[in-house]
Amino acid sequence: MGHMTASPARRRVLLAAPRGYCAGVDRAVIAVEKALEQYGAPVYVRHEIVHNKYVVQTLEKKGAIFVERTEEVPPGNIVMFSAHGVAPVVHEEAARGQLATIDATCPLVTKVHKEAVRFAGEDYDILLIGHEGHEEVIGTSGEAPDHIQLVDGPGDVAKVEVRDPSKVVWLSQTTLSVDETMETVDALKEKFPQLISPPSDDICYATQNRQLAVKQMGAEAELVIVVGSRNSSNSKRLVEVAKLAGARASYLVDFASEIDETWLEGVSTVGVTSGASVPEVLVEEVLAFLAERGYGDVELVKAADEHITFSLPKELRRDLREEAAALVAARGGSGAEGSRAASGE
Ligand code: 0K2
Ligand code: SF4
Repeated sequence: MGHMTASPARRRVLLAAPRGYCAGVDRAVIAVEKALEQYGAPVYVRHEIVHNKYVVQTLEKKGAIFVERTEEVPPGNIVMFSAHGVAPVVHEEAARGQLATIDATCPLVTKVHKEAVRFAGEDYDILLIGHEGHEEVIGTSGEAPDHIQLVDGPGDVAKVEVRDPSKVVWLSQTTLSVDETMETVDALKEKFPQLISPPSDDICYATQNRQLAVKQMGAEAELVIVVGSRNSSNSKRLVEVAKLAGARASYLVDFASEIDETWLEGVSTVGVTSGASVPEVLVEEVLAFLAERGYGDVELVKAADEHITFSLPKELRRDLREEAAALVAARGGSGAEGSRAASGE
């Protein structure tokens, strides 16, 4: 009779939709490519254009140079600001450095900047919910440093103090966990019952939709693999959301090669998704890796349809090489010499 082996459990993949590139990332990455095409290399980019290792490496190969500080860019060059946005002082730094600029800040981040400026103008205390040290929070705070204080999660609420509890508003980073943010807001409202909310959601549509899809699959998938980089806030949030939704385990990987085979032991359903800064090719590689190990059956878990797109930064329509050269010429020769002369060195 021989012994019967148990039939292998059905192995499948749940693939989140939407996942990957949002409209703001798509626009920012295309903006770098277009700038390189139109003006030639090098094009400097202040901060990673989006928080994705593969995107940054690919653009570097095409001639983009990523810097952390505006001062690192030699005078007479073009500098692009990343999708996460910059504080007004950064525009001033660029002008001082005789640089032509392209602003690839996502319009939905700019919207939050404008809210900050408006509420600061009305002398509100602004409680900005976000992660300390994150590029977007640094940019938004810089719009009204005297009026904004950072609240990094519910644990920070106890230490918040305001001048006038009847004049307080909360705003947020665009890429936070929706649920955790609501917890923070609830705690803030308990402390400041007259706290007002932003006129429209600051957490953007893409962040919300990707979390919604992961929530749906987290209930069924034992393991959720999130493709994204370690410094990507929205990608990291997807790992947290997956676990809270019931996945036994969830991991963030930049590339399929980072998947540890032991993660798959005893797993019949694997969820796969990716952050807003992640090109689809990286997800395809993860799906291929899984298919080779018996997880070839892929079902879509669809939480929303997305159709939003943004037009490219308007500066791309100008001759920025000429502008940058004119900025240097106006100061008489190279900017470096100009500034030495000015400071009398
Ligand atoms: O999620 P993060 O804000 O860290 O940024 P990325 O991973 O670059 O995603 C794009 C969002 C940029 C601004 O909201
Ligand atoms: Fe814009 Fe949202 Fe994408 Fe950030 S995640 S770039 S705010 S659409």
